[in-house]
This record gives sequence, structure tokens and C-alpha cells, in this order.
Amino acid sequence: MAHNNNLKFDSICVHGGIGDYEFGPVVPPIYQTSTFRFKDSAHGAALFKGEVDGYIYTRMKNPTIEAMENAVAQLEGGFKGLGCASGMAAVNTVLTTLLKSGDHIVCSRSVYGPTRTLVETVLSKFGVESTFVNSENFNEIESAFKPNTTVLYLETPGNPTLSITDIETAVKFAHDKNALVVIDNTFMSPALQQPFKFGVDVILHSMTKFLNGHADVVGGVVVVRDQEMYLKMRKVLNQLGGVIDPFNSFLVHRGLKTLSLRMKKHTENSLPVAELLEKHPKVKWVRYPGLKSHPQYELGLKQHKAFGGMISFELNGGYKAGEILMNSVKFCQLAVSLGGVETLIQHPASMTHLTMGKEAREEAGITDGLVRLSVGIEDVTDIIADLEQALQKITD
Ligand code: LCS
Repeated sequence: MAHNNNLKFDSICVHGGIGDYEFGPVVPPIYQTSTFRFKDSAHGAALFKGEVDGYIYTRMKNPTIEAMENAVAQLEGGFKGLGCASGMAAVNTVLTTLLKSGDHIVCSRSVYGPTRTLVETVLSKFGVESTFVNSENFNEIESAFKPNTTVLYLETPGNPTLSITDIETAVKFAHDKNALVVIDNTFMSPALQQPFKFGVDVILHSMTKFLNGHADVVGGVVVVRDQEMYLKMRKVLNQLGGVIDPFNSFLVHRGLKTLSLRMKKHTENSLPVAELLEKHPKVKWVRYPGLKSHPQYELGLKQHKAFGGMISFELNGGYKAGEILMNSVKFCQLAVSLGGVETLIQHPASMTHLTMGKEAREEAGITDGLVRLSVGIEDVTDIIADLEQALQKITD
């Protein structure tokens, strides 16, 4: 199908990125090949010089991967996508491209644990300075900026606290200071949040989550707004080598077809689950962007099309009660990751955010008793019944 910029979002989910292929398949074939034959030596040389368009080597470009990249770029309203081997490969590609020795990055405190660890333990070795802030408080962003700040990195809603950052205000400020703004849009997906509309420069995702949606792929993607940034990122990704492979790209591209449907169902299921938790006597607090009690509820209404599938909460009995809950669920599965069709429950302090260290977690509001729920698309009464029976097992 020809690239059509006027299609509505749900139609892009189904048709986005699909090109014309031999024999007319309606889905992109899996070009499971590492390399592509040249017609003759002049053709090979012309491809390498960029004088003709075509394929050389799968780390550089592959039609199956390109199809998925174009689909995600269209969904985000961007220029081009770059498929990466994981979300972390996407984070690394972006930060390595944008930062150099002597630069300073301001980053949300509530980010996926290894993102912070990458900045503090790897990028620091190459002379990159960093400051982590509670980015839901604009004042903290403002006061963290230094003359050498070149990147503002936001994760909103943040993993796992679901804190929401005012993207538009942050972008205006950062651009005024000549810094670029990067957003990790994993938690909402373009179905629910479109950061380019607020002027963000670069978007990235762990496609392992909602974009693929079926818990059977590890992948990431970077989406950029223009050719100049695309060429810069592509060059670095090509050198770092963290590209996605054709089969995983195919699976993600298939997952995208139901992205809009799935995000509606995740949202539809999450609100009653969040409400149940909020009124439950064993629960201390609940964070869900769709609850009026969320401190940035109004901001969420402005930034999100709907509220998504992620909930965090803390039990009155703290870590011990959380342990009982996680060991008592039967339908919800005790596993890290998120954004798949199945409901998952996990404990960030001992799992996904362990490497950040206790002090950094506490500053970010990731308490030892915080439990994170990724609400799936099952029948919500099964999810609720399971959580109710598990909550009953907590006796004190
Ligand atoms: N960004 C966010 C917001 C994430 O949640 C994750 C992974 C990543 C980036 C990295 O993506 P990956 O390399 O795993 O594809 N988050 C995980 C989580 O919360 N539980 O397990 C993985």
C-alpha cells in the first residue's frame, strides 16, 4: 500500500509501513537474509556510495525491518524509525548519538532502572555528566540545567511511579536553552500519547512492551523528526550494531495492527482494577493516571488520549504484604516486563529497579513496598477476582 499521510491512526495500525512486494502479499515477507546480492560490481559500488537505493547488508537496512520502522514512524507522526535489538539498545543509540564528553544530561528520576544505570555507570566513563530530577516538578528541571546541558531525557508516565511530566512546558524551556528533548514513550505508546505534537525531538520505545504487545519479542525503536537526525542516528546504530532482526520486526509489525484495540482494552480493564485497589483496606495508595487522586490527573487529561494499562500501588503491610500478594496471585503472573496481553505483577525494588540502588529509588518515590501491575486484556472480572483472593491472604 502506498504511503498515505492522511490515514487515521487505527488505519495506520493496520496498513502502516507495508510496501509493494513480489507476488503481492498483504503483509511484508520476512527477508531472513543477512546480505543482498548485487547485480554486478558497479551496482555494489553505487549502493555503497549511496547513488542508488537498495539493500546491501541487514545491519544497514532490510525490507522487513524497514517496513516495521516506517509503520512506527507513521504512528508517531515522525519522519523515520530505527529498529533496535532492545529498548536498551534504543536508549544507548540515542544517548550515544546526542551526547559527547563534557555534556550534561538532565533525566527523569522515575525511569526504567537500567536507563539510569547506563547514564551513571557507562556514559559517565566517557565524560558525560548527569542530574536526575523529579521531572513532574518543572522547577526541578529548571534548576538542574547547566550551561553544558544538551539533552533533557523524560520518561512520562515514569516507570514505575507513573509520575507525569508536563511535556510542553519542559520542551519550551529546554529548547530555549538549546537542549534537545528525548522521550521514552513506552508506557503509553503512540495510541495514547504523541510527544511530537508537543515539540519533542526524539522518541524511543521498548517495543518489547505495548508496541509488540504479545510478550514474545525483545526490541526497541527510535523515531526522529527529520533527515538530518535520522542520518546521525543511523550511522551510530550501524556502528554500535544493536539492530533488530527481520523475524522480530515481522512480529512487532503484526502486533502493531491491534495496538489501538489493545490500548483501549488495557485502559478499559485498568480503571476498575485501580478503583478496587483504591478502596481496598489493605492498600495504602494507588497511582493510575485515570484516577482523580493521581497528583497530575489534569495534566494527564491534556497529554493522554486514554490512561493505559499500568498501575502501581503500595500495601499497608509494606514489603512483607507485597510478598504475600505476589506469591498468592494465581491468574496474574509474577513476572517483569509489561504491555503484553497477559496481566503481570512485579516488585520494582527487588526486580526491575534493583540496580538503581535504594537511595536513588527512594528519591524517585520507588518505595520498598511498591507493587507494579501491567493490566492485560483478559476478562477484567478474572483479574479482579484473583487480586481480591490474593489480598485476602494478607492477614496483618
Ligand atoms: N524503557 C522502559 C520505559 C522500559 O520499561 C524498559 C524495559 C526499557 C526502556 C528497556 O527495554 P528492553 O531493553 O527491556 O526492551 N522495562 C522493563 C520492565 O519494567 N520490566 O522488565 C523490562
